Amino acid sequence: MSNANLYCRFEQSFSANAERTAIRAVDGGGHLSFADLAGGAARYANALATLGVEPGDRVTVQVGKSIANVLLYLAVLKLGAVYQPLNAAYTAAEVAYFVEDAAPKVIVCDPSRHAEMRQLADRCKVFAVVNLDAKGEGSLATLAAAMEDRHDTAMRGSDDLAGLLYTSGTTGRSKGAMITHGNLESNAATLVSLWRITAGDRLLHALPVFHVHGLYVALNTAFLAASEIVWFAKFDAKAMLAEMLSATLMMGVPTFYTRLLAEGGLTRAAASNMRLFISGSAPLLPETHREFAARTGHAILERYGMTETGMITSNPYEGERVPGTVGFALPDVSVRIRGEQPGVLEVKGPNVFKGYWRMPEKTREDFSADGYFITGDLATMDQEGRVSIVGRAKDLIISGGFNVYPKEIEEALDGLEGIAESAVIGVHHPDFGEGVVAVVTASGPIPPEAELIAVLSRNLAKFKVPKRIFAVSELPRNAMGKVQKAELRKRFGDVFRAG
Ligand code: MCA
Ligand code: AMP
Repeated sequence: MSNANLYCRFEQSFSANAERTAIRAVDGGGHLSFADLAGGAARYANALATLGVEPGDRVTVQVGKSIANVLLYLAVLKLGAVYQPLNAAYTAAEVAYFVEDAAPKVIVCDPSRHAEMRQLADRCKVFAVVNLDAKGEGSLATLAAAMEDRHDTAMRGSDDLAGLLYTSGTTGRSKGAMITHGNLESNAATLVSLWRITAGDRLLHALPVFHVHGLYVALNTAFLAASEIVWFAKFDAKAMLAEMLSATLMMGVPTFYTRLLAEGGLTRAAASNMRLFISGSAPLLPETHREFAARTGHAILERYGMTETGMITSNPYEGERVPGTVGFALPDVSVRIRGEQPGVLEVKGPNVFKGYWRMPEKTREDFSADGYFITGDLATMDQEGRVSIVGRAKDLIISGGFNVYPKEIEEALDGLEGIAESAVIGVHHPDFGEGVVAVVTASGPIPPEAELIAVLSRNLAKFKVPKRIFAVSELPRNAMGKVQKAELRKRFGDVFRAG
């Protein structure tokens, strides 16, 4: 039986390109050749093995973006263990839920959180806690440095888990999406071929590596194709422009593109070496697409995906990239809309995850009888199969590419002194696409807005906290008593507009 571990595919490309640069950090964080990448991954794998990590074990990772984080990701794959990345912005209360649910063998955290994580680990019977800071230093790095740079890649089947990525899916509490080696391999190979990614490419990488976009779409395709990665610790429009002439490829959320457009330096000349700009994770406004084309001569390629499915559709590489559409189903992926249009998009293919971690019932609910995953996105599809995402059947806000679930914020607000009930909505935001707004009613004196925001920030990651909170005498309801969020979106739709 051949080994379906995704790392085996990476290994082939790493050894065929050993001396070439694999990653170059722009902020003086050094650079690694493909041989360094393979050696580093083996060192980290040996380090995790000494901590007891075995195939199938979960490794929870909440660290700042560093090249060491990439070595850690590769090491977990190599060991046949399951990578569980968490947004660095999550608070201790949020992390506790993920750790309790995933039951990892090891937690890797920032050194500043070590003591707090150790307590959580004791409570949840986690074997070890090690740390890594945003410079890639810490107890795990020290342990790895003392290890050998060889480690045999664990045998895995294509249906074995490679990642456990938490998402709220269509409703309810966060659920772990079980992502297999086969899911990752098929999606990355399809994208490499569709987007013509090669060893000649240089990828501008400024996305976080705890979500599918920066982790799987960007890293896995670059590793398969042996492209060079130009590494930014975080997105900064000026820093990205400064590197653009040396690069060929960029992947980003729409906020990256609107922030680049705000820079006078974004010109045809600045983008003249670029081959392809790709956008996803949230809707790219047609006006952003058009303005970008006018300024640079490049038609941004918009694609669409989900944590549970990886990438589903893409605008064509050759052929028209139509603003406001997300293109066609990927070659090995099947999409459909049952009934009238617009309707909920459903998807089937080798990219679709194995189910929600320890939630067989929820998994069954989200698949049709004939095995299609129900995305919760409202779409239309034309005669040729070109898809446009026109809305969401799920109550979800996407702010700067990060998902915010209104229900979670409403529950937090409803628990506060003075608040009777709340409704959380997303409205147009010039920078983040959608901005989070809360509308509340009072059960007594309501604390000032700034105080409410400060209180919420103790337990909720910053990107989830409403940027504005408004008090009203009552929430609009329909005949069934359900809060009419569309009414609220109309009423508060302009709160982030200029002026
Ligand atoms: C930061 N803040 C935010 C966000 N990011 N608030 C709302 N939404 C956000 N996304 C807060 C900060 O805490 C700060 O608060 C204030 O806003 C301004 O921060 P700023 O420095 O401007 O932000 P930043 O650090 O520059 O971050 C903006 C960003 C970042 C670069 C757009 O959010 C980002 O990297 N987004 C990418 C998300 C992503 O990778 N999504 C892919 C998901 P204060 O001032 O109060 O401290 S994968 C996915 O969706 C699927 C699978 C797919 O299809 O790809
Ligand atoms: P996540 O749960 O982080 O995987 O986010 C997936 C969701 O992001 C999808 O269900 C869509 O609602 C949204 N999304 C991703 N790409 C696009 C896009 N190009 N246009 C519109 N929505 C998108």
